[in-house]
Amino acid sequence: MLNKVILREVRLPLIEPFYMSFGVQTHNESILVELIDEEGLSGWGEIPLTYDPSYCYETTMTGWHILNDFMLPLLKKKVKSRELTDPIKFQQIFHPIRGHPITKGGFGMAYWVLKAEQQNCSLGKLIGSKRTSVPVGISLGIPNNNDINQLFEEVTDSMNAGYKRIKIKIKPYSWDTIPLEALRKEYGDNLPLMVDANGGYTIEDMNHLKKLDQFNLMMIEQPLAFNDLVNHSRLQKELKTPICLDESITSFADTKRAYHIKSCQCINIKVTRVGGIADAVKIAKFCSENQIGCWGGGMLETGIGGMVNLFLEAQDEYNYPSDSSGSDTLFLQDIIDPPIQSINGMVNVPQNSVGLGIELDLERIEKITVKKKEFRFN
Ligand code: OSB
Ligand code: MG
Repeated sequence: MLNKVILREVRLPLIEPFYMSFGVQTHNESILVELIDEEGLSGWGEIPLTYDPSYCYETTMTGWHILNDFMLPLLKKKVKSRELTDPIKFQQIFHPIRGHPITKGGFGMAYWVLKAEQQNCSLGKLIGSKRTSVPVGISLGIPNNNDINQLFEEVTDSMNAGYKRIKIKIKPYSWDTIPLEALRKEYGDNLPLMVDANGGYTIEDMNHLKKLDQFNLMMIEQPLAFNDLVNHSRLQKELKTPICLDESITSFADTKRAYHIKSCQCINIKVTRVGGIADAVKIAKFCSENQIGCWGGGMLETGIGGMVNLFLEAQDEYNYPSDSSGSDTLFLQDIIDPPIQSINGMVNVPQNSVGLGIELDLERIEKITVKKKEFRFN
């Protein structure tokens, strides 16, 4: 039985501002979810959001609104009538609310973690992850003033650190063919390289995008708008480089649609963006059964969301290095101790620990909390 929920809005600054085609992110601005049962066990989840609706329409304020005014009242009814069971049914409680996958998915995550705590097993065991470590890459933002030397420095450091692939953020015309040409000239054709446009182009840019084929990229992530599966399909027909979808995939249903009209050859799975752990697991399985590649993305999460990403990436279906470069690359001090760290491009997955398998730094969490609310069910 659930006893209470504590929501905390936190602000954790990034070591460096992260520039993407649509703008910049300077902080993690998540809502941390803590579900507490009658025995006093806690399950934590993270809803990674931003102040402005730029990566997606959800924001920290809409997340709080949807939780406070719609999700918690629905949950309260279920708790009162003792209808709470497994994490999949828990997620279904929120079906009457349209959209808001990140908020719903991050909230449901806490219930999965609580279940693992109650069963005294690791979250990885609940979702069937087998790998003991996962290969990771790094995602490099657009350098200040499009400085090529800064990019070279970051790429050299990343290769020395052993990352399994480099992803660079691109922006139409000002930062796409120029850095790619420079990188291929400096590092040769064997550098495992991909790009992420965060939806910056339109189908009108088809001829320009075809120029990217010459750079031997592993894939191009989200070239066109988030809601444009149809034009991604038209573009994929003309491109040799595989398209990977990120923003366009907000559910298992989106995955099937993208598959049927051939919008992509790969999917970046972000657990909250697709509506939670259950959908993320279904998507990975579907990809593997239908010869679509998949890998784990990130949204600059703290160690809480980062650990959940890691357990998902430890499933056999994931077949490319993930974006989980380590929370020590994002924050000076994370809220878990130790932070998630990559060693030579591999991150260890805890095996026999309970729940998320990490120590939360509760004092640090208190310090970075800007808003807190407790909801009791009894
Ligand atoms: O598009 O994958 C993206 C970060 C914030 C929002 C969107 C994206 C990203 C990243 C960062 O690429 C990946 C990471 O290091 O977590
Ligand atoms: Mg992306």
